[in-house]
Amino acid sequence: MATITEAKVIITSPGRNFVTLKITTSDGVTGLGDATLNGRELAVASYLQDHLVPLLIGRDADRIEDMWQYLYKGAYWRRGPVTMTAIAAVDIALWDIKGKVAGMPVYDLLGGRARDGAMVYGHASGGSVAELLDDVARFRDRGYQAIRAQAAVPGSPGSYGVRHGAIYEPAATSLPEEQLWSTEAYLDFAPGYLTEVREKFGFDFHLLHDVHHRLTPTEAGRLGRRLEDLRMFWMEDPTPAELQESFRQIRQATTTPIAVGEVFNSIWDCQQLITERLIDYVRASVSHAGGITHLRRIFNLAELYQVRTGSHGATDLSPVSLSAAVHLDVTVPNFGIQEYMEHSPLTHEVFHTSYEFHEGALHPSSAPGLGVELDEEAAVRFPYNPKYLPVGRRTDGSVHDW
Ligand code: GCO
Ligand code: MG
Repeated sequence: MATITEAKVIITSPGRNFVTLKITTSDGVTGLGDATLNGRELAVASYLQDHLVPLLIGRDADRIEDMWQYLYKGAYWRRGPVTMTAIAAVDIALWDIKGKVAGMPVYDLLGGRARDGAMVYGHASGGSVAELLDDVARFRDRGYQAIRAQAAVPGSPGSYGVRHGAIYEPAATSLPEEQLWSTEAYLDFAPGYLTEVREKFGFDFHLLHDVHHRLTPTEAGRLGRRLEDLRMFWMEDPTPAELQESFRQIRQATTTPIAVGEVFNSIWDCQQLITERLIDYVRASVSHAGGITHLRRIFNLAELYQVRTGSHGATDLSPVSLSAAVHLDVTVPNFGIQEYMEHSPLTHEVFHTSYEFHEGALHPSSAPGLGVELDEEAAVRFPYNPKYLPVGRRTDGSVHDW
């Protein structure tokens, strides 16, 4: 039996902040888990450092399921993004270790590949419609089979999902930036540019759009109906999902497929959405929804109801998360798509990856474990740099969902 001898929390900011858990066993094997929670990084770091690391030392590294149950049920206080991200980091690191010990990639531990690679979608965006169309062309030239399209809403500088400079990083300021939001302006604008994308580039690729929790169910139904002829792959996060039953209303209004889940942290957040088939894609992430062990349960439940997967893969999830997601993606029968925002070259100075992008898909490497290494010497060159996500305000000054 190999026991855990060390668990180290590594905080680094190569281009943006990442929290990583590195577990070492008595056999000298190491594994990495992503513990990054954008804008609340130190809460998870403390949860790990102060409350979980003391529990890990001396424990059997082979018993992944038991560890998950021990940390989840043992805390008494269940669920929540901080707890579930911390548990995820331990879980992902233990899968990495198990793969290395077995000499197998994690996808083989999970039953082997059901497909060669995981189709990904890239983020095309623009400060104007013309810029967006150029960006869509760029993604098509690079072989993307699926593209998410976002343009800045006129009169709403700093609109979500739009790149300013080389990279889209929503948590960009040392205190939350306040951004203006007008639902009316957005609803008047978005269907027009999505139509232009189809008119210019046709239908031989998948088109996606993120609503970022901005609409009421009534507004979302109206938007979905207007997008029906565009044969969208999905309309993402049309409304906040705390009220799962509200998706029934969107469903009844439109046949545009619905995706939701990047803020979910447990199967309970999507139980009704899945079992009543109120969504088409569940987008929970491996690092925020309890790791491979728990996300696999969500995906397996979804399979029973013909709900497909669409894992969150923004750049605020580290390359460790992305690799873990791709290993899981290639094994599940109900895989849909994987988000791929591409980490910056700076991030790759710290995280060395082995997954590969070609023909619009990410392919996990056959290296044992997850195939990601963290350069600790490089990591110290990038100290933590506190950043917040923006806050949205309506034109009357009241706070809106960002
Ligand atoms: C997405 C997202 C992200 C989030 C970000 C918050 O679809 O990828 O909406 O860009 O805003 O992950 O931290
Ligand atoms: Mg999103």
